[in-house]
Amino acid sequence: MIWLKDSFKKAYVEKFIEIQGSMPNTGTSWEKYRALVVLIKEKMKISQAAESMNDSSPDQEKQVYYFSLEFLIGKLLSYYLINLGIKDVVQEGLEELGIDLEDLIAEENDAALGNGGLGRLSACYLDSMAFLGIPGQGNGIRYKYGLFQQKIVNGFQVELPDNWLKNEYPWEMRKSDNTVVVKFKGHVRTESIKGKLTFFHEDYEPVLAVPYDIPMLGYGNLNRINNLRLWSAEPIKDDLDWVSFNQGDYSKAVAYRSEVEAISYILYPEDSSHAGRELRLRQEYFFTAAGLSTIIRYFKKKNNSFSGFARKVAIHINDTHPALCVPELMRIFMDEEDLGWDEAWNITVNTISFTNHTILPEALEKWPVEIMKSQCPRIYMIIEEIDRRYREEMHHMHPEKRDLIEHTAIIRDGQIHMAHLAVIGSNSVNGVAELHTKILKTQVLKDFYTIYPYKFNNKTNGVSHRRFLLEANPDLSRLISESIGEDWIRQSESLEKLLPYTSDTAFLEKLADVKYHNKCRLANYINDKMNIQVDPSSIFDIQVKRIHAYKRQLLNILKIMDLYNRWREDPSMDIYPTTFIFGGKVAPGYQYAKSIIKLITTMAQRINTDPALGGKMKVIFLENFNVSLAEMIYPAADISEQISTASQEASGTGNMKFMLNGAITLGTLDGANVEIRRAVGDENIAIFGLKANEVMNYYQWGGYKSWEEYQNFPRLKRVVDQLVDGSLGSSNEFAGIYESLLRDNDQYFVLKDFRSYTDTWQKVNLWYQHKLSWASSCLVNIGKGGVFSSDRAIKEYADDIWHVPYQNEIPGPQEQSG
Ligand code: TH1
Repeated sequence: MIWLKDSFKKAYVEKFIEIQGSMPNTGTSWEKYRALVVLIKEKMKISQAAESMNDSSPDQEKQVYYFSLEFLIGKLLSYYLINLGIKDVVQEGLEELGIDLEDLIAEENDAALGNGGLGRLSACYLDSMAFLGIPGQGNGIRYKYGLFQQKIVNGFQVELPDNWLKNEYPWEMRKSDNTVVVKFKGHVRTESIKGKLTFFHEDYEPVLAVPYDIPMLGYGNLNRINNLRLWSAEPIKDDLDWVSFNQGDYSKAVAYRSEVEAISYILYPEDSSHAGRELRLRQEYFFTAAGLSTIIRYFKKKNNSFSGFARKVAIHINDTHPALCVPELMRIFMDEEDLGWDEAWNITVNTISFTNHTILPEALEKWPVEIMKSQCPRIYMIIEEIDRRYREEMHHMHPEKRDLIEHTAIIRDGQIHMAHLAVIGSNSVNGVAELHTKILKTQVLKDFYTIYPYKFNNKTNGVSHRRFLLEANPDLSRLISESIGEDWIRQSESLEKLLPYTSDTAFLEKLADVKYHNKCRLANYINDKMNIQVDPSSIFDIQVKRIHAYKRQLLNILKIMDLYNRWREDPSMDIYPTTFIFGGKVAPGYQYAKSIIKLITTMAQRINTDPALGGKMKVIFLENFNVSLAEMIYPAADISEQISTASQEASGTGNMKFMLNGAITLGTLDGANVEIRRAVGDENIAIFGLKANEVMNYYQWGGYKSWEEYQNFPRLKRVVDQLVDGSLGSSNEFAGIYESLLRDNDQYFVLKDFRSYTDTWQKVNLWYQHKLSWASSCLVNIGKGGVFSSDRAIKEYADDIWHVPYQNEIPGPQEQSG
């Protein structure tokens, strides 16, 4: 889009006056920020319904609907200015008005409607769909409170509510006209009408689902503005039946209101675990039913029969959280649209595809039959029928395989297995990295793989390289574009053109300078926030992600304790100064992981104030890791810690973001690390530890004795003992960690991998001292990072699963007319 500076300035001032009734220089930063967003929205004409804008033809193009309980979109303003190709014009124009664009950008709240990798993945995928010109809409919940904000107080995590809607969120547009009613509880009355069983959902609790739309704007592609539709739950105001039913019952009315509002009140802060709360199920049904009703309404505007539904609509479910799409779509087809079971089932299965994101048993969703029955009685009936037919069909096909049927059934022992519902009710099941998909096929879902081998496929995750490289690392982006041109922005694989520079000393020095500069930026931030000085020429060794036992932040901190012991004993030890940086949130109820934060902050306090170390090491726990902070951290990293227990991290996506910014991965052969290693080659990554099959064998057959590891390695024994021998203070704070390692036999093989981890770390530390060799490997990581762009991932989804076309060559922002 073209916008000349003067016309921008004029438009901006006019817009500001229109909204505030005064000149911009009298306004607050927030008012200036809002005026800019409003202006951009109008300029883009994105206040129109995205659907009408994108689709004027009578013949509907196929739509992809991405259903997810989490969209971790972060800030939009700065990113959209880049995508529109107007960041410089706007920045200069504002400057001439005496306004600093950075101040306005700082006003925007991070939209933190997700926990971590899964939520950020859905945001990256919407980004790439918009860029690739795929009509792809997000469907989720407009949580009033997003992921809690983290404070560190006395070394402990404290959670504060994330009141991100406090002011107003100027990107969203409330679409009251598209409000729908979602029905909970009540009873189902069955009646035979003209020989056909008909179902009436009666005395239900009505919940209004009100949509708020956020435009999804891809780089340089203004012909396609997609939509993220987030639903807010509101009590019904004028439903006669319902109001009169409860008339006079004041407390019931109050209870009703708060029960309804609770649905979209807050994001569940558990990552990779399933608490099984009734409210969570209500969230799941709420946004599933609301989203599907929009899809059906839109489809019916353009079509007069459902026979072509699966050719015009693809519904993707992000993990099992939206798996109620299966029975809800069946319900709509049968109860509202009068289709028979078989036809409804065919369309449903052909429309829905499913991504699994984890093999952790505690994350697999199971709902007690009783809860499902009382919250969603009609949906429960349909699930029961799907289960009955599935068992019958299996019995018919494999009469001898009773076990197989039991293992794969949807309802078993009074519980509904959501992953089974999702697999049976969809046409595609994918894992998120090659290793993860293989584990699904051979272990976790192996029975299903024998039944439906054709459904299984891999889609290795990807990240938005435009957000995490182009936006997050402007200096590196400039260096890249100066060397190989700008193609890489639209074609991430073009980053490979950097590879010839791996032997270009001048280039490598520039690369090192950029890194240094980014480290200074982070060092300044640390100084400002924490009043701790870190040396930007030390190695920045970084682990940022959710804190979770399987991700093994514990292994990292034990390594640091060991190094500290050794450095104190031998101050002349030849190890390059290092700053160890951690960041990440813990689910509020996850005590074990909370004690790991406390261990990190305790060691940080100790090490950072120990004069004997002469500043050779520092430990930083960065508070409140979120998308914005992430964008400052990845560009500043030398070492990317990706050290999960092999087999447990389905993919990881931080690993890709670090790589694209030229950090070297220190990791296990887990998740996408396996593919990163293949891409960069053994000499450009540092791999250690147990392999996935070794871990799985231990889990299956036993044979691991953590005690022996502890006994046989004095350095390890020492750090483990330090957890409880009073060296870290008199309280018993870390006894739980100690017990988990020894009494509970170290479920995540921290002790087992300790030796290879510390050895490998030390090699990496030495390697860093060979500046050119290091920089050259960093460059290989950037050059090979292109395949981990979400553009690549989305093209694979489009080709193999959704069967939708996309634009491969898209003109850049400057080349388009506005
Ligand atoms: C994560 C996986 O742990 C991670 O390995 C993967 O890269 C990411 O998803 C994206 O695919 C998961 N997050 C959640 C969150 C919930 C439940 C399951 C998972 S798996 C709430």
